[in-house]
Amino acid sequence: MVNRNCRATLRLLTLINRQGHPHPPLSSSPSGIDACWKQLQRNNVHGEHKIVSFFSPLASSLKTRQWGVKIQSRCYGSASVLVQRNPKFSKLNDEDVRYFEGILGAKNVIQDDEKLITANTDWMRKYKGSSKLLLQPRTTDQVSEILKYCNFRCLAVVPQGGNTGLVGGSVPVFDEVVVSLSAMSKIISFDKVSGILVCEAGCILENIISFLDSEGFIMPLDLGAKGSCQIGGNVSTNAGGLRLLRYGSLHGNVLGIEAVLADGTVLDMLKTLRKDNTGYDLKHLFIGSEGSLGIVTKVSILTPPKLSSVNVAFLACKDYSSCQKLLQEARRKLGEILSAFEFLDSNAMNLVLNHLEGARNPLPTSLHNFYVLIETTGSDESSDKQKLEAFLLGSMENELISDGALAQDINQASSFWLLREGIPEALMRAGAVYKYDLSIPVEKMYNLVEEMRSRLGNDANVVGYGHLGDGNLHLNVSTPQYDDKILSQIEPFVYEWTSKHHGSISAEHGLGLMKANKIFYSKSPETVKVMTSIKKLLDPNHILNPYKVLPCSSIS
Ligand code: FAD
Ligand code: 2HG
Ligand code: ZN
Repeated sequence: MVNRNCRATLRLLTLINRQGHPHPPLSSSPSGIDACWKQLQRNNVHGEHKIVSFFSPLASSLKTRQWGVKIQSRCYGSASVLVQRNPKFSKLNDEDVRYFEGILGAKNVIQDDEKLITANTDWMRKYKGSSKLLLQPRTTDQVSEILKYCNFRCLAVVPQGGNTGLVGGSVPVFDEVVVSLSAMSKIISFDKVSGILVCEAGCILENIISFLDSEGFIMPLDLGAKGSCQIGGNVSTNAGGLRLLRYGSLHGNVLGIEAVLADGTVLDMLKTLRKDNTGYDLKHLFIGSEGSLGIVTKVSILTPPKLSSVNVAFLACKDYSSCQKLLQEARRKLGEILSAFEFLDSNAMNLVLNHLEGARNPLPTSLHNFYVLIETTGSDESSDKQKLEAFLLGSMENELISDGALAQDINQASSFWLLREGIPEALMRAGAVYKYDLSIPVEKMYNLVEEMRSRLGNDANVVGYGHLGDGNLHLNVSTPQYDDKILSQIEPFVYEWTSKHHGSISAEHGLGLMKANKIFYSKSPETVKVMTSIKKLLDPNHILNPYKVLPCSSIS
């Protein structure tokens, strides 16, 4: 026993001993891979990525229906839904374009083909709309004018942030007008005493992180898409990410919102108070509503101070049960300093190592079944380090860890994070991917991955990873190309399994187009009925992000 663990223990000890020397604090960013991410973004987002097309050849067709006009209908690969254009929506005409030019100026009314292709296509290249117009407002008043007009004309609208969403929510399904928040990217105020930031919705998350860093603060939210996603998009999806375990969800951190309703009404809920119990807290309706209730134009958010001591460990576990026990131990032993607990299985690790340039296994001697990335963030370098070292040694002695490495500097920390954050990109490069983002009680979570593997056999690479500390599994099925037969083996099984185990079919990515019709797996009919009433109240003509979030049947 001792012999088997000897090499691994030695490596840990070696690294831990070297930790005795002063070293620069690790980046407060859990990823610290900003440069790598930027590189990925350059290769990847908006046009330059080597396109892996997921579109079914049957994707779009024109069919004549009972209305006696031609109605476009589209079948989406993994969404497996047939969506029809709502005939109540008007078609854009030259007069509309001129009206928008009057509000925004001609250069912010975009009809350029290349830019429209980007705005019509999602990050995965899986969903593609055919919008002919992209609007770039610069002020809340302009957003209000746009929506007022669209509502009057019954023109459908898709609010768009960084377009990194993973459920087909950020792009048009048909010819909806895209309203991009990119030009609304000002930081409005920052209060150093309270740590409260107020900014416009189009601020890119990474820019906010850099700004806060210079002020000695951090964002309570971080995710792999930070180089492109926007705070308005984060709020509208209630993004979870890598720090939720420590700082909680945006429902807790967002203090206020300014949002524009479908009829152009501006709701000023941009409070900067931690406590405000004056009636219904309507901002929560907009957090996670995926652009279906209004356009978020400003956000105020509580940010924690940047702490001086950040450590990152990359560990190997022999089985899933050890990962679970390690989590339990980490909660007990690292408690107040634990800031991330992420896991990946060997299939995920292989994908990253094979498809992502620069990815290196810090534990290269053998491939382990599971890997865990633990990050701690605290204010006392020596006691934090001692705590983590004691935890790691104890976990090795208890055989919860079979190998491990502790980052010695910011570059090593970044390279560990790359292995975890790079998985979505590696999956994209590997071919077609069916993505499922599930909340499942931790003890049962990996059973689903194993069951899926035995269902699909050698036809697919079933990959399990995610935010273990939050009970959030990212189940991804990777295949060389899209195949309806495989899809029918995955769905509805995956949703039924999740529902049976009292989980959620969307932990953090939202429902978008992909899962609008699957909502009943996670919400009761009564709840969906109330949601529909709220939608009808705030957006009676259903112009905001149609076909998304709620089932078409409930909205018609
Ligand atoms: P978009 O993709 O543009 O839009 C998402 C949805 O929000 C759409 O329905 C859109 O209509 C709506 N929307 C956008 N802006 C507004 C607005 N101002 N007002 C109203 N509605 C709006 N997600 C996580 O939760 N955790 C992760 O760890 C995570 N990691 C990711 C890693 C990678 C590599 C990628 C590609 C994605 C990841 N995501 C993750 C998913 C995605 O990045 C998040 O959902 C993010 O919050 C979307 O922000 P966005 O600005 O790109 O929004
Ligand atoms: C992550 O945690 C993101 O990396 C993406 O939420 C998950 O690609 C996925 O399935
Ligand atoms: Zn995630």
